[in-house]
Amino acid sequence: MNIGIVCYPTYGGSGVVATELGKALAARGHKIHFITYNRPIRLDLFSENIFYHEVRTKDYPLFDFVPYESALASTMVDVARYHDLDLFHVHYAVPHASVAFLAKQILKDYDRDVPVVTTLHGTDITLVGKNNSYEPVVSFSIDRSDAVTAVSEFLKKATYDNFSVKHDIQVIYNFVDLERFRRQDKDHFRKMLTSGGEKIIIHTSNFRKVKRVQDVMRAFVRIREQIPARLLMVGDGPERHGAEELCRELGTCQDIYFLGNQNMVEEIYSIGDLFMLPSENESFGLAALEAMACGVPVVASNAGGLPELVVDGVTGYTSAIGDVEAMARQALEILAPENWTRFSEAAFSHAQDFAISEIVPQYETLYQQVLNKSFTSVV
Ligand code: GMT
Repeated sequence: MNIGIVCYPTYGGSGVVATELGKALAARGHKIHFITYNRPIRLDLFSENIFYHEVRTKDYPLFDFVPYESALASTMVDVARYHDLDLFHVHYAVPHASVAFLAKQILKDYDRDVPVVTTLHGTDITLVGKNNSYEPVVSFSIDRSDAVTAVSEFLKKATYDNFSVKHDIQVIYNFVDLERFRRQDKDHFRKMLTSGGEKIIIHTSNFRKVKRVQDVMRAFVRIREQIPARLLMVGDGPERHGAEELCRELGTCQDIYFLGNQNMVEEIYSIGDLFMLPSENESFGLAALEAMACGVPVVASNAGGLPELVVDGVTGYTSAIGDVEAMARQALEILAPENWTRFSEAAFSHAQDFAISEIVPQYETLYQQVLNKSFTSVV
């Protein structure tokens, strides 16, 4: 198939999933055309089956806001026409689903019917999309998509709860490349960051408010009172400055490393003893899955779809949002020498259920159904 993938190319789970999906589909022989305003960060390989089309926006003194949607729709139309696309797969509802609807209508003028698959990732539904400024457009574009997927059962339900959407939504979980995300021998790296037997705790995110990065640090302080430990804060975003201030306030800066955005996160996970994700809202938690694939147990909040990934008491623990006492207690239990291997092995084993080989064929089947027009749609 010739597939046009539209996503946000920045650090963020939806862009990562879209890019990894494109790479996996290319490896299975499909031709993948990424249509984005920057090269996606995980697009780090050369493949004869992968093409990148940059959406170029033009600034103009009259515009207070650059018309990204128009530039994207025009690029989608061009790519579909000149590269003979079979379908578009757009990630993140706002504005990609509505732009895809527009592109599809324009293409009809060229006698082309290019179906649209929309994947909902999370904040496009739970935070951004349900805002009054977007809701009618989001509901309309989801319903007009030829197929819709959500990355967890939680997100599917949240979509029906928050929008007047009637379209059938198929849950297709996030997935992980197990060849890349596996525990590697990176002991030299551990030695650089520790002076002896300190446990290494990791948090990775885009440091948005929804990630509650300060909870990670408050739980860490409690853990640190009981056992020697270091905290690696990976990523960057609006809450980073406040987090750095908090570590000064808490007097723990010597044990907390802010590593910023990193491309080779699997190397960091390879030295991890515990991953923490205390989010306010999390439709799936891709970063936690990637850590689990590297044998790192997870302590998370029970928000959103996290309980669909983290098996409480088996691959880690989940607890109420903001309950840093419970998170610290659970972390200490997992990190106890007599428990850690059991949790680590369970985390690794559960991650296998989300392997590319398990999940990517679900998208291929869906594409085929859409192309055969054998899907169930209310529209
Ligand atoms: O988590 C983020 O802030 C990024 C966000 C996005 O929309 O790019 O990630 C969302 O999509 C990921 C891939 O499907 C999920 O694994 C994340 O859980 C989800 N984030 C939230 O729901 C907050």
